[in-house]
Amino acid sequence: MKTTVQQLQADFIATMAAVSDLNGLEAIRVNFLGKKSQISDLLGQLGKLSIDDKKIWGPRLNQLKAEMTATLEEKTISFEADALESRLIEERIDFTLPSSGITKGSLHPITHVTRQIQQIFAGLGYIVAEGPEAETDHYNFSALNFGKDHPARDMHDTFYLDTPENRLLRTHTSGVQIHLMEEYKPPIRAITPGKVFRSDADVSHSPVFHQVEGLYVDKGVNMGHLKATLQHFFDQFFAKGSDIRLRPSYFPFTEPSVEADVSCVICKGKGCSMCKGSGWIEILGAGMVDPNVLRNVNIDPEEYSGFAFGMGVERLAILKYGITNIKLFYDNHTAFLEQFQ
Ligand code: 2U9
Repeated sequence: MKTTVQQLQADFIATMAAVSDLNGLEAIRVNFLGKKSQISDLLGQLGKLSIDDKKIWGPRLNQLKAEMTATLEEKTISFEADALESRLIEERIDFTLPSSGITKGSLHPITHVTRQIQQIFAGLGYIVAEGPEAETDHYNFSALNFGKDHPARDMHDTFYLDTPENRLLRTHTSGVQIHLMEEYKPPIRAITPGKVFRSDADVSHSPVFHQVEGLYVDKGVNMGHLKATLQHFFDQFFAKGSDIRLRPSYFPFTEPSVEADVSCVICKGKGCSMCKGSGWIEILGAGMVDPNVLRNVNIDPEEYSGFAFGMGVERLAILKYGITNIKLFYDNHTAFLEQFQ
């Protein structure tokens, strides 16, 4: 028994001297202290010894077991501390290193163009007004001189909503100006940016698009004021010196009505694929506010007159940035959006 115990103690000391990691320690624990270990075997054999031998080897074996357990625990704590220290060194973050750079977001081209338009008209004293996207038939059509069976209602491809007041998704922002004229007395100078909705979709049409409309109502407002205002807008928005022409048109809410073209921003009037060889590009619709519309909001058309205009923001952005497909505005691909930093 004496040699066996001495040999076991020597083996343990030698094995412990060679161990280098926590896995090794676990293997030693199983080997020297587990159920099938030599010490368990020796403790199991105590019963076969004489009383005197039991008195000697019982405490001796238990002491050896306690020593081995304590040594293993001590080494485990030391290896765990070493492992933590190495991890801290390995994962150390050097806060003094330069950063990898901050990726900045950018305004969506529609927001960018809308803000440019707002800024140009703010310079002429126009306020910005907003209104509901779900409108009543009155504000979207009737108050704007669309009679009940007016064929122009069909041109607007309206989305009707199943709501108590039979609301619809506004097909233009003109209703906002009706609300405005009901609330304020002239002079009124306002632009109304916002989303509009029409049941129409192809490469150049989206069922949701953005408009900016404008309205100026005062005493003595005439077509000359309208043309000068549009010329100023085009000079600011496109290159200075762009020609503008007005062609007769028809809208229920303006009389007379015009469509405004600008000399092609690409070929400067020579003729190209953008302007389909004509040298002109259609930008917006406009006209003198129909007297019936003024009457509908209790403004006397004998005393006041006004002009109004409307433009599609996507169309302006397409012309300004040479964008080929309206879908690009809504896909939210960062490679496209990043170009407008
Ligand atoms: C009131 C009275 C008149 C707004 C106007 C247009 C002409 C026009 C189109 C441009 C491209 C719509 O986005 S588009 O399809 N708009 O041609 N809009 S005059 O006239 C008004 C507005 C409000 C009270």
